Amino acid sequence: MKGAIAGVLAAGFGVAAAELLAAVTRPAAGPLVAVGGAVVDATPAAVKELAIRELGTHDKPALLTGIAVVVALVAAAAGALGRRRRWVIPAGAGLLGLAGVAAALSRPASVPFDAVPALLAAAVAGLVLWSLTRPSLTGASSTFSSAGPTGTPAPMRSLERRRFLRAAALVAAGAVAAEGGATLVKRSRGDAAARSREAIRLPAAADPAPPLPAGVAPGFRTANTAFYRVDTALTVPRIDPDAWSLRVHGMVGRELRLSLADLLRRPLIERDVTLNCVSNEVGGPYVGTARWLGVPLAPLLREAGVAAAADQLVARSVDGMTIGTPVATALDGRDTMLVVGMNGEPLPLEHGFPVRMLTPGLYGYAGACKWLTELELTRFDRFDAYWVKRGWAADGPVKTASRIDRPRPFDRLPAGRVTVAGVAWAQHRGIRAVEVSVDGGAWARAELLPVPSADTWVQWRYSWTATAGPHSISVRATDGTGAVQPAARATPFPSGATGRHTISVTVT
Ligand SMILES: Nc1nc2c(c(=O)[nH]1)N[C@H]1C(S)=C(S)[C@@H](COP(=O)(O)O)O[C@H]1N2
Ligand SMILES: [Mo]
Repeated sequence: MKGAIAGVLAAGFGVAAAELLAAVTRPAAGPLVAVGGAVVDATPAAVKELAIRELGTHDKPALLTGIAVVVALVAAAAGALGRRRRWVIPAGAGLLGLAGVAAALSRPASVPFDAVPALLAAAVAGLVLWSLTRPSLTGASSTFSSAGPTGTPAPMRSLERRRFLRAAALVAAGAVAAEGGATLVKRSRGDAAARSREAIRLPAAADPAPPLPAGVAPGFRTANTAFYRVDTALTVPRIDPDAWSLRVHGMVGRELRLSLADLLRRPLIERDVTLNCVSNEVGGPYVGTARWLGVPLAPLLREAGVAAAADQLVARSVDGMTIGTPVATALDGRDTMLVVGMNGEPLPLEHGFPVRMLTPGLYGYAGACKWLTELELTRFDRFDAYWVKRGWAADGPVKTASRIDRPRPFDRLPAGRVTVAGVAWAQHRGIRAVEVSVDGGAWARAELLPVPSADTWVQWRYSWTATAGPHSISVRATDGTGAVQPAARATPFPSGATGRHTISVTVT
């Protein structure tokens, strides 16, 4: 038992020391986050989907807790065995250290230094465990142990016990202090990023968004705090906007490097655009509309001079995410932009501060890289972006979809007039019609509320005369090309869900 406790304490101290070192030097190299990132990248897409769906934004704390539990179990075993078989201690520490180093160096944006915190963790944990399991503390001296615990005289056992408890308490206090220090450093870094974000004064758009047409219902725009968030980042990247730059390179005539100030000096456009995630299930929540302020991408790429043979624009984030967008789509005249503002504020940290991409009409994984730092012009036959490597479609046009928001599934409603309402989207193609069917009956046209452009969702409503009994309500949309939303159910993988949103209600 003493050995297992010593193992857990030693590992805790080692990891905390490494977390402190990483917090001060390179936050991305913190062993827990590095291992977590490696696990996320190695996780099959289907499991990742499941985790996002079942755990929502709790998927990340759950993952980190899981990793901590595994480390604690290995450390406990090394401690328990290491009292007698001393070689187990360096072996166990080495094993965890190697795993940490491998994880840290596997991160797409890693540098060689990232191995150091994991090495420190292993060295500290190994040494501390070695010393906590000394025979003079645990009584596992090889000379006497064959006599069993009762072989050691009682006064000596209580002396060992006191020494062990004192040493263990010291290690625990050290771990808490190091972890507390790491947390403080991280918090002050986060505060610094948040402060520099708040200090940014965004210029007014040279080409502002048209005012929302009269008749748009509340909820057309999604508040930043309510906007869905999907990313693989275990900790939100905290970027110093003064040190940030964007490099445009690859198959271009002239490489560009732009600071945030360079970007903000260019004429900005502002647009209402709906963004959604390819992993959204039919009727799901991963869709939102915001007023985005940004630098139009097309003129910038014209300055760089895109080679005719380049068909893929790869956006790379500071955390190594890569998102590939067809050049032909990005430059076909739509409002593809490098976003700096969201709903009248600088881009929130969670949504890609200081700069993200946005391509109206493409799912986020194919056109909306957050924490952007590089744009590389290349070819689809030369490079697969992060999700494409994992089997998702290489292009990512959004599929026509519609959702019932009111009433809620399984609501109980009084008979009479009921307003059925929701949203429908087919960004860049627009929505021509939305129809509702009750109990599988004839499709009836819903009323469409006005929209500022084809790049946003459309709010719709339908007045239903509800009669007593159980009912099902379905919705379908027709996009701007006249194509009706497919009825066939498809999973989000590999190119977006299809099928109709249907809810059940009871009218009393
Ligand atoms: N750096 C980075 N950018 C990213 C992602 C990511 O994991 N990392 N996820 C993409 C996906 S899958 C989507 S749907 C959108 C979500 O943007 P939001 O979190 O601002 O809603 O960001 C995209 N950009
Ligand atoms: Mo997504």
